[in-house]
Amino acid sequence: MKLLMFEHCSLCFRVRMVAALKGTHLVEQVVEDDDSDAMTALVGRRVIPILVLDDGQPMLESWDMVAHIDSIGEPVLTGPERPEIAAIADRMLDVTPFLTMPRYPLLPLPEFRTVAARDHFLVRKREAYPDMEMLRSKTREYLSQLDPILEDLAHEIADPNAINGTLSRDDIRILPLLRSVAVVESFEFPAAVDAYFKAMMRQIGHRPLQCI
Ligand SMILES: N[C@@H](CCC(=O)N[C@@H](CS)C(=O)NCC(=O)O)C(=O)O
Repeated sequence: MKLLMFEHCSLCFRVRMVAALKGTHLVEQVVEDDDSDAMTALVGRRVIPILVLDDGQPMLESWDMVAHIDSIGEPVLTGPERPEIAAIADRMLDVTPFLTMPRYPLLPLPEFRTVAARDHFLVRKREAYPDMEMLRSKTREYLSQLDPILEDLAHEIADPNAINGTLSRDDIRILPLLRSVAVVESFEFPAAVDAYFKAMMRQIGHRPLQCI
C-alpha cells in the first residue's frame, strides 16, 4: 500500500498512525504542494491523503483508510469511542488551524522542498488565511482559547497509552491534532496531555513535526 501525503497533514497522520500501531508496511510518498499532477493522475482531482491499495485501487477517505488498514489481520482499534472526545476534537479544530496554518510553511517540510511548492501552499490558502503574519501575531489570543479545551482533554485521558484505556478511533481522532498544535514554539500541553502525547508518539515511533 502507498500513501500519498503531506507531512503536515493531520488526516494523513491518522492513516500513518494506524499503520504504525499495527506494524503494517506503508510506502509513504510525500507530494510537493505544487505537484497537482501526482494527485489528479490518480483520482482526477487534488486531494490528500490518497491510499493506493496493492491492486491499484485508490481510497480517498481517511477514516475508510484507517478502517481498511485496521481490518488487515488482528484489529488494534478495539476500544470504545466516547462522544466527549469527538466533541473536544471539534472544539480544538475551531482554534488550531489559526495556530498551525501560518506555521507549517515556516517548517522545513518535504512538501515545501522548493520555494515554488511553499508559495503554492501560501497562495492556495490565501482566501481562508489571507494574513499569516497577523495570525501568528495573535498567537497568545489563540492559545488562551485552546488552553481550556486542552484542560478538558486532560481530564478525559484514562491512560497515556490509549485515551480511553484501550486503543480506539478516539486516539486516531486526537493524536494528529496534538501533533499539529505542537508546532507552536514553546507551547506546553497540560501534564496529562503531554504524557499522552509523548507516550503515543513513542508507541508509533514518530517524532514531533517540528523535529522532522
Ligand atoms: N474527507 C477527506 C478529506 C480530505 C481533505 O480534505 N484533504 C485536504 C487536505 S487536509 C485536501 O485535499 N486539500 C486540497 C489540497 O491540499 O489541495 C478525508 O478525511 O480524507
